Amino acid sequence: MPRPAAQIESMTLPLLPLPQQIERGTGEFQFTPATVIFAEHSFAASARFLSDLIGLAFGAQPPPVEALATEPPDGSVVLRRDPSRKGHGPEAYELQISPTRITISADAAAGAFYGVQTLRQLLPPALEYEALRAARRNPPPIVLPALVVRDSPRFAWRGAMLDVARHFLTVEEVKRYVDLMALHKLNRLHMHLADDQGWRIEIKSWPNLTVLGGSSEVGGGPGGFYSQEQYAAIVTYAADRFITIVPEIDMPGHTNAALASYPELNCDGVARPVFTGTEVGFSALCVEKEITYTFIDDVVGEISSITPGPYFHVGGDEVKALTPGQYLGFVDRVQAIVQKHGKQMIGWDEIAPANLVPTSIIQHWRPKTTPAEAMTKGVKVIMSVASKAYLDMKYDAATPIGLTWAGIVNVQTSYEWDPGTAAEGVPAASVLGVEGPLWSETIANIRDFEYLAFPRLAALAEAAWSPQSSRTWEEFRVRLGLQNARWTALGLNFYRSPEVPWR
Ligand code: TNX
Repeated sequence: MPRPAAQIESMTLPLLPLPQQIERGTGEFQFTPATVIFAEHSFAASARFLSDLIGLAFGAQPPPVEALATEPPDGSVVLRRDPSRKGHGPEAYELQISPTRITISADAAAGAFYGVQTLRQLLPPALEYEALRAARRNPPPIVLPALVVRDSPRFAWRGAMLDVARHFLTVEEVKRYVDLMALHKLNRLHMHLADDQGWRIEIKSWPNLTVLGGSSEVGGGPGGFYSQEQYAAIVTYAADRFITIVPEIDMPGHTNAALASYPELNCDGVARPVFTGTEVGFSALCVEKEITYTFIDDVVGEISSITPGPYFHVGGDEVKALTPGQYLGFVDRVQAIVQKHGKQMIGWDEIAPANLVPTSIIQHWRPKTTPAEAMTKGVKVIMSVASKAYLDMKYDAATPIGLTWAGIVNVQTSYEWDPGTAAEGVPAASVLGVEGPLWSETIANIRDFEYLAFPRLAALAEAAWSPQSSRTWEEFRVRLGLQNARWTALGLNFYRSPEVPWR
């Protein structure tokens, strides 16, 4: 017999993703206008994040952040370095709430940040509401139950992907998505920066890519692109939230925007017309021409030089215009170029048969295939199986936006799967993690992006973070319902799925 939602709710804290271990204590901690946050030097940024968030409760003055020196007085919030957490990885933390103090301990800054995100989810949701913050009226009291949370992620790769090629998102919109990712302890933002319908990143040595290739999008809208400075600003903003940007330039297919911008990239030397439809598979770089590899070397080089993260995604999906031999030879050459620029190559699962080096990574997306043949090469796999993880699938037949080629993906479907066993012949030890791609053929603005991403991205975040043995749909749907207040305060345009008891 499933337990009634109300019974689960009474025992449930609004934490998402579910931490590894929660122990309830007795008593409570109360913030007062005298509360000071003491932080280890390297955790100061996370301390300020917390201070900004709770500032509202005390009028104009957020709690001061001070350097952690001697033993802080009772009533303090303390962010301290604890090397004994090291064995659990740089993202591990412990959050202790007692009547006399709150302590977040971690070995590394990422762990301290996640400890703060967990504390954040226990704070009054109204603190997230910008308008209320500005008005500084009726500050909610902040009283937290005593508890201890010990936590670290199951997977190293907890990702989301934005397709800014089919429809462009501004820098501010991407930052908004980054903020929503950080709340759910996601740590990789994969940006699909080029496709048939648009090229979205300035390449100084090939300027027409953005002058022409950046000026289109699906449906004939204005498109857009990021200057290298703007891209760098996204990288920094994300890094401040412990999110690594993973740039993707899809090739050799999905390249019409490049083929329209430069005639010499086509085998016949004739520029292709700009494309604003949604068919796939028709375009390909001319793999027999040397200029193609000069082009790729320039593009990978420029983007790699402004990308501190270790990854470069080369796409590699859905190429119908080449023979298998041409395709695999191309992937081998591109892998060498990516390595030359100091990055690890990532590609969609079509690259599995290529001569992959052990540091290359496969992103598994096609539900009816498996990249098992590549396991002997020592590569790792990111699980993005479309029938579970594709955020652009409809929630149900009535969803006004989205696609259906991989099926209908309701919230339960996106939650109830084990990334460790999602592809036959791929052992759990070879699974790097989970990523939710959001393709944008049918969606044009951040409101639409949010509607398809939430709540499913939260379900994927938990699949990526929490131990499989602790995850049940029955409990998750109740805890998901408890996100209503915070998500509403954030102005999030989430889908109020009837599968979830929203509170
Ligand atoms: C398949 S996923 C694609 C994309 C589409 C998506 C739509 C992948 C590697 N290729 O080009 O946007 O389906 O769901």
